[in-house]
Amino acid sequence: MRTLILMLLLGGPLAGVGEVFGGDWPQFRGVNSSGLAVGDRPLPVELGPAKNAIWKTALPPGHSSPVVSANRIFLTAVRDNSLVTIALDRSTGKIVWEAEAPCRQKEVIHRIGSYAQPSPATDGEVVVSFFGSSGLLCYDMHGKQLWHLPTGPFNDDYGAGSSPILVDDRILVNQDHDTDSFLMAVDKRTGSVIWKTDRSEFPRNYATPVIWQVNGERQIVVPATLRVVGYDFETGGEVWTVRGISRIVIMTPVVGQDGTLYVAAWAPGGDETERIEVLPFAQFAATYDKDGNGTLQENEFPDGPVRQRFRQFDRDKTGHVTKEEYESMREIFDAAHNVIIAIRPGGVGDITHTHVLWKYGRLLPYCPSPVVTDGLVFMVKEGGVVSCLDAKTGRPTKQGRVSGTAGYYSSPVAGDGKVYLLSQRGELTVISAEPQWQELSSARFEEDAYATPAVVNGRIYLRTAGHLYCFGLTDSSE
Ligand SMILES: [Ca+2]
Ligand SMILES: [Ca+2]
Repeated sequence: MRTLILMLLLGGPLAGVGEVFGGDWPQFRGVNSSGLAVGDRPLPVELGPAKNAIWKTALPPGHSSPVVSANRIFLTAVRDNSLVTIALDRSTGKIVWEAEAPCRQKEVIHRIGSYAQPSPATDGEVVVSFFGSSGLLCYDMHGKQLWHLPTGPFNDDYGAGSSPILVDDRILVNQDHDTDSFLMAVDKRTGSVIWKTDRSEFPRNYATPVIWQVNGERQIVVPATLRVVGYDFETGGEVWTVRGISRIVIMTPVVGQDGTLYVAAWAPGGDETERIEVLPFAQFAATYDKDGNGTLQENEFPDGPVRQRFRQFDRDKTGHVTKEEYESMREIFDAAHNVIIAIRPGGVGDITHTHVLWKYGRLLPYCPSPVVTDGLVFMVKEGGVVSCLDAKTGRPTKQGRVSGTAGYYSSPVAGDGKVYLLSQRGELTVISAEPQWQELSSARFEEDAYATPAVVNGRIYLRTAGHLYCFGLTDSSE
């Protein structure tokens, strides 16, 4: 506490106060998207609406995950019709400020989606929010808007999902949509674009980039349609690629403690047992181009998985699928493989090559990213099917169901020997982080849940459809 008072007296930056609060959870899934608890304080085995809740605050809806710095928690939401960034007091849960993002036109979202999907990022000096309907916004810790970089709405049916990350003095934003995909680095002080890399090769994807340190050099890793790419941190140039993943990637990669990179990728049609076959254009058009105009309109497609994805095939949304659009999507379906891959750097002094340590292709999730802890990779998919793989070999140690059997969007988080799993229907299951994991507890929130909890210094900040909860063992109060 003396440190805190001294810092305040000296007018020091709030970032310095972080130590008093026991660390930060700076972005989606915490430090470099790891999903690992910050600090080594014990975490509760049981938590639920009435168990180990320290405070609870009603919030407007939004799917973004809470991030934490010093005495503040930040998240985004849709209040009435407005896109807002909200700051809460970490000790009490009280809303401290709320800032509205300008919006001229709302993006298109999935029926269970939200206009507030990407999570904010903070470094204790600024907080940045990203909305597909507004762009990138930067605030100081008191909610004063410092700048706004307008982007979007994007050409996508599901809106923006990938979260911005803050590294040093730059913000990294990856947005893959049906056209005009890009990765960019933005100066956090001015909002100016430092570099912007064209990614129009990649249609819609939603993973958040991670930073991979290879031989002391930072690379930005983005997994997307058919391949993972490592980009140079300074220039945005492509350094390496690993091919052989899914058609769409939603899950965010994880860098393990030993520097191994884990990339999990799943999309419909990419399982070996359930492939979506797309006929060659000439063969297809001979039967289905009924008006003979050389392109395919939606009503010319027969019912089935391709017609359901008409708007993905019609990448530029002209209402017509050209031969070029059709064939490029056919190649993507043909080459797609749902898989989790463990990737190692190529060797000493070599930053441009990588090698695949192992691959595993069964029971993969769609949205929740893996978490790697205690030498194990944990994944949860719809139905509450949990897979635990040996992180060194990719061999399953135990696969089975937990009590929470709904769908899963929230990513698992781990700490204090436990893994926390939160289903779409607000079922929380806690399992032990061991090869033969066991279910330790389960609870129901009676509210839907999409956000990934933040776990900092013995506290778990968990967002449901209508609330933000703070959990913790009361005998370890801050
Ligand atoms: Ca036609
Ligand atoms: Ca078209």
